[in-house]
Amino acid sequence: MRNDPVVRFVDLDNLSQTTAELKRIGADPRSWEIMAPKALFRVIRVSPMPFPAATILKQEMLSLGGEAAVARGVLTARTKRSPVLLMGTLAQLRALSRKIAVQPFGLADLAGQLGGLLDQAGETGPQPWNCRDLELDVHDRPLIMGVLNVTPDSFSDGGRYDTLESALDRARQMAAEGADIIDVGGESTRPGARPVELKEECRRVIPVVERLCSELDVPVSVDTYKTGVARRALKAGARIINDISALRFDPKMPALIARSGAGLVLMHMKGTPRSMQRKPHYDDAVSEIYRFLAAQVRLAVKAGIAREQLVIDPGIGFGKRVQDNLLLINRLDEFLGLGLPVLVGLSRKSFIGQVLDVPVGDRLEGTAAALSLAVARGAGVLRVHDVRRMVRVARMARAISKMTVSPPGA
Ligand code: HH2
Repeated sequence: MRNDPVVRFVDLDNLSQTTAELKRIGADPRSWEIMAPKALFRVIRVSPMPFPAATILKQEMLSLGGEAAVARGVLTARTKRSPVLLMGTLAQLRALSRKIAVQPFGLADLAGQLGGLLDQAGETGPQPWNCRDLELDVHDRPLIMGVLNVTPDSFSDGGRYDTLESALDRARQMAAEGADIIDVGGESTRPGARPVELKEECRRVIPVVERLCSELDVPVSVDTYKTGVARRALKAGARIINDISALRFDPKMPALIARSGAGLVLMHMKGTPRSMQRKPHYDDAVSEIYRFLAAQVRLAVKAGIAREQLVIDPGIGFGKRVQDNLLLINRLDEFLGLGLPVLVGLSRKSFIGQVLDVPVGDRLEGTAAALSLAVARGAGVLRVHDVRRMVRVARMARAISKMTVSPPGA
């Protein structure tokens, strides 16, 4: 009985885990480097590719012992462009990237991108986040960003912190509860909200930022897409700009972030807060949002912003249906392919209300459940209202999700 073989699946996510498993079974150390990339299987979507390139990708993957799926029309030469699904081990995909580096039809370019993506696949997580003079570590555990809305009309806490003293008290409380960042917002972006004038937003935000930066050690982030607000907030000591438009709304923002070295959150939103919930629709939400974020990252880098300053965010609730929000959280780990920390802001949002049929004041469990799954899928920054409770939820979820290989001798 004791020596009967047991057959089971082993769930390995990255190179350090595959290496640890090889070690555990006593494989020769010289083989670890060779075998670890063979134990990681990945499916990579490339889209769109011109049809000759799609055909070459299929042939090359088959010759390497992997597989590639293309649209049916590619095989009959009816389709000019097609998405391609590459299926193989990390070792096969790396070999593919080397082989296509000298091929025509855009494949040499693709080889570079593929190489970068595969480097991510082997890694255990993104690099630190540079926010002016601070380096925030998003690797060991997710950072908690406490929400401080100094607005009269935010969807869950509007009007509660709209005096300087109440805002400062709340910020001090969140810092004491374990917030790693305080995110100050002076304009509600709930669906249908109208923009606030620059002067009014500054009046709400700047005095709070000034006091917080002089009193607290916790870095301050400002939730704004306006350069006028961001410039004054940075002068007052803010270290992060949380731009829900991902640099779309104010053309001067990229230069300001590049000059200041501030951390920047690039968030996806369909349209504007006023229009975003008017019948939003996606054919493939993950691909479309990924493509958007990749483009905004390129734009930021072209403007002189270092990649290390950037964090990406799929924008839960911003122009999305309930099923889109659920899908984005379930597949959050795919966004790690951009090689940047991923922020998620799902706290108390309406998709939770719709799944559980509960009002905004009764979404704590829904927030906790969604947050745990986001942590398990690699979220690096969590934007939350209930700091004390969500610090615990995140710690617990992280403790479980990082325990993918049992420690030797356990
Ligand atoms: N959500 C809200 C506001 N800012 N920023 C990022 N990066 N990600 C988010 O998901 C996000 C955000 C909306 O929440 P809240 O601030 O509580 O409400 P309101 O916009 O009504 O002030």
